[in-house]
Amino acid sequence: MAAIDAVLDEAGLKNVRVREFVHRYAELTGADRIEVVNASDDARLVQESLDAGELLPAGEGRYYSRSHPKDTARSEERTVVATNNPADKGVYNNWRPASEMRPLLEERMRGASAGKTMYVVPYLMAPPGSPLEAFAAGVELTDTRTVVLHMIRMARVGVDHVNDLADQDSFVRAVHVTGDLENLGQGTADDQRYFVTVADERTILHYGSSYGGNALLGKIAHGLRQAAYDGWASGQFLAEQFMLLGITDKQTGRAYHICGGFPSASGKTNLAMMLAPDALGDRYQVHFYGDDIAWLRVDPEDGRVYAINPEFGAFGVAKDTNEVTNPTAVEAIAEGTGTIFTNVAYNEQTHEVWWEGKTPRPPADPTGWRDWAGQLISERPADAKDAPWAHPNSRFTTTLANVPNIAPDYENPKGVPVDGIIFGGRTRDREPLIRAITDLAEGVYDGLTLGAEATFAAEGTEGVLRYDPMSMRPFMSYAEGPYAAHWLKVIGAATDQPIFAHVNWFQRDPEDGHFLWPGYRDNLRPLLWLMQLRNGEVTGTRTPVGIVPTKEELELTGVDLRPGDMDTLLTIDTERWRQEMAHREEHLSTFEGVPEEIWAAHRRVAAALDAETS
Ligand code: GTP
Ligand code: SPV
Ligand code: MN
Repeated sequence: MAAIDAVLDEAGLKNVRVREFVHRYAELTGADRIEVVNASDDARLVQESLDAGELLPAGEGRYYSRSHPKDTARSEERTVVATNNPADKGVYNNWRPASEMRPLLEERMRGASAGKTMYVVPYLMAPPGSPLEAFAAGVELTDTRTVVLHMIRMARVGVDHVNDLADQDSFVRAVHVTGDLENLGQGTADDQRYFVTVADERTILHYGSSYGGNALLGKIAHGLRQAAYDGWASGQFLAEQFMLLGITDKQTGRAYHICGGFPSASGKTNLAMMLAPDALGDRYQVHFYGDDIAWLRVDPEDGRVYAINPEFGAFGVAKDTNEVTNPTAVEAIAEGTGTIFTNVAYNEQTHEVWWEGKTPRPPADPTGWRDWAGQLISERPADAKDAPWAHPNSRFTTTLANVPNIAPDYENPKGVPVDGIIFGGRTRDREPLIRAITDLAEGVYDGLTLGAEATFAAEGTEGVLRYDPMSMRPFMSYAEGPYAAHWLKVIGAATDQPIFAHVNWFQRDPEDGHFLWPGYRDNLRPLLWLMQLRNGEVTGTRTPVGIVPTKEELELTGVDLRPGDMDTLLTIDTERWRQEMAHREEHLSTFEGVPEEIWAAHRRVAAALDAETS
């Protein structure tokens, strides 16, 4: 005890509530020693990790890590939201009583950090000075040094973020205990892992992983699940799995901001980091604000929706990141950026990294190359010859400031005013390139009925078509009916409403499977059209499911499209949509307490589709 106080004193950690929290879990987890972390400790911690072999060098100022092969993605089955109110149970939040989960987790964590250091990581999930700052402070306790290094890149880290809290108790208590990864029965009936957010006690207890959002607790556990709950409970804001970008029209001087949700591994990072296509670069500049989380509130002064990115870094999918698809990401992870790569392929002789899609083909000379699991490529057995070198959910971690097109005002505490809110996902047919929605209830309805293919960001479900409301399915913390009502309330309070749209970059040719739309940088084109529509500069074509651009309205200079594909991309298949409406009705019916406005929106769209065919 005395030893802990001495460390906390030395670190200048004065918040008495935080100190109590540290004492409690140091004792429970049985950690040998504690260490308080500030962002300025990064270089020393990196060196320690290199010395210990937890990190390997990947060129000047870049690092490589492998996670345990049984621990490479989120587990949705093992993720739970617990509260003291059974009414918080929803369809997707895996609700359990707090009285059951807290003791269960604490039992698992008891003694589980013996022999290890418990790092105390005070952090802030917001630009300092944000009106939402009261919801942003947290302290993560973790027994894994590489998790600390990721937190320093992904969140603002330092004791000042908790010392100066107006309400000393208003921080999220986040505990991460790795456990014995070899023996946790991952994916079996005897799975020992639990990732729990006790939302009404603002406590996060994660046991059994050291990968990504399972372990960096500021990100999705606090930034999404906890914050969504806080936003609802306080009535003040929304926390969504949204990217956030800015578009400046250099000709008119106007700036637009668009945020929006696509399910995990469905293109948020790539969209937010995109450069204008070469043909449009003279006129338009795209700015990056955030790639995974946005908090939205209405400013009473001007009645507009404002968005902030609470994060400080990006945890991006490596696959297919290259000079053509995402040149800004390539620069953001270049030498000297402090980037940490996880589970890509690694050359132990040259310290190079590689992943599928970095270059068209893997390095020709396999000398020194090991795959993500550590297997030498040259010694792979015959039946594993074609397996990917990198894990499909391999990632890079870099701070926002490394992104070359970072918005100059990305740390503006107020956030930026939102002109458009978009939803999308991997949908191989039915969904056109873009359809705009001008009515709030229809926009929220569209988000709630977002259907897309599941991806490799979570264990075991890739390719399965499923509904993913607002791309929040894995991150929902309270029931879907109240969630819809909260959306209508928050955005409904805006006197100057954003326009909504549904986008789809992933339509495929049914015959040969090629993507009809080139995607990536060209995705700016439909977004420009959306802003022109909002400005009344174009009118598009009205359809039962929204306004679709005409071919002439889209700026298509320099796009590489196959003949006929553009027509398919803008077509609404009424019959196919009518089938979809029946599924949507079933999907919405699983939620209790869906507001009448949402049902009315559903009936309007269904009736409009029926009218088309009669
Ligand atoms: P999370 O971090 O898991 O929430 O993912 P994300 O939504 O940020 O997805 P990200 O941008 O990292 O993209 C995931 C994968 O989709 C990557 O392999 C991208 O290369 C690919 N991708 C992104 N945008 C496009 C696009 O416009 N077209 C195509 N075909 N692929 C894309
Ligand atoms: C996602 O899966 O949506 C991510 C990565 O953004 S993780 O933080 O691991 O959830
Ligand atoms: Mn995400």
